[in-house]
Amino acid sequence: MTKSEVITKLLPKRRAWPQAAATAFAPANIALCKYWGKRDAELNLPTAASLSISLGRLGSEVTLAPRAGHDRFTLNGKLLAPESSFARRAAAFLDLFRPAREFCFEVTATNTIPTAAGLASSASGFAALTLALNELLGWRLERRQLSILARLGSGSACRSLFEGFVEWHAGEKANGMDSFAEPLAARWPDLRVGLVVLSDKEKPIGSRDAMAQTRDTSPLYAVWPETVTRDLVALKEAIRRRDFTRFGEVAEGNALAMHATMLAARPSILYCLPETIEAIHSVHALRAEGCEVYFTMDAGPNLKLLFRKPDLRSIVKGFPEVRVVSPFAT
Ligand code: 2P0
Repeated sequence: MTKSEVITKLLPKRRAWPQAAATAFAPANIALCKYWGKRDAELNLPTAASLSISLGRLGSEVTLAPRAGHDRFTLNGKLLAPESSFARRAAAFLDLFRPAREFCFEVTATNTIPTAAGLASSASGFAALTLALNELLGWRLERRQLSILARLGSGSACRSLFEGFVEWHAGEKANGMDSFAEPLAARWPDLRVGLVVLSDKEKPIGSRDAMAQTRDTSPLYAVWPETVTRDLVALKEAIRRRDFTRFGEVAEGNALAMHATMLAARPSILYCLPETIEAIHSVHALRAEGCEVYFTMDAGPNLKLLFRKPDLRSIVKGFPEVRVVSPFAT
């Protein structure tokens, strides 16, 4: 099944006249139960479900307008070369949706995630792009359908269509129509996410290649889907009961299990730097002192701390550079 076939199924048959311009925002998201490995690389269909938390006002804003001649991309106020990786990925995604072959776009994107925050912006970027397309081209699709379209740009983008806790259902269908994201009803106003940036150096391998290499070569990958199934149930139960200890233990354990599958890949994939290990020891030390903090980490060396509001002072003392996000502030 190709992306175009999925899109033909979802988009309205009657096309509206494009708007003059459309602007949309989507938040960044941090996975608490990770997406690692695909059952279909063309459609970004995951091997297993995942669960994330969206980061409120940290994310991407995208404005789209029709343009004559060729696409033009501006990111954070800078005009991009068409061969830059952002412009190439965005143009390939837009190719799927042009109302006519000669139809081009003016794309203006702004990340409210500071570049130095060490967060990937592809999830919020593709989610905002999809929302802006929905407005500009008058599709009038629901968020669930839009999450399926955003997934075609980047898997984790489907979770950035929603605020708060979000589950991405793995689905079973070959066309991925049952692989969409959905918000959980629960709010947890006390919850905080701390972004700890340890390095902004280029990663040794991108997550797309790393997850394929892990799935294909890691002997530990065989137990990953069942780990996710167990962790997802436990996390949802911990959220429902506001059991922070269980919540933190499961999220931290899931991130470490994902990294364990990568370490066992051949060749091994190691995202941790010496600073990462040092920071993990600091988290453990804070916890031993009674400050309840846990961490998660993605395909990179930086940590994301999970804690509650009353522990903010201890966290800032332990990690003076931390950037704190309140996911349920709005
Ligand atoms: C996640 N990551 O659940 C996991 C944890 C990284 C580590 O989703 O190939 O950029 O575009 O579907 O979404 C990063 O992968 O990959 C990711 P593609 P994506 O957040």
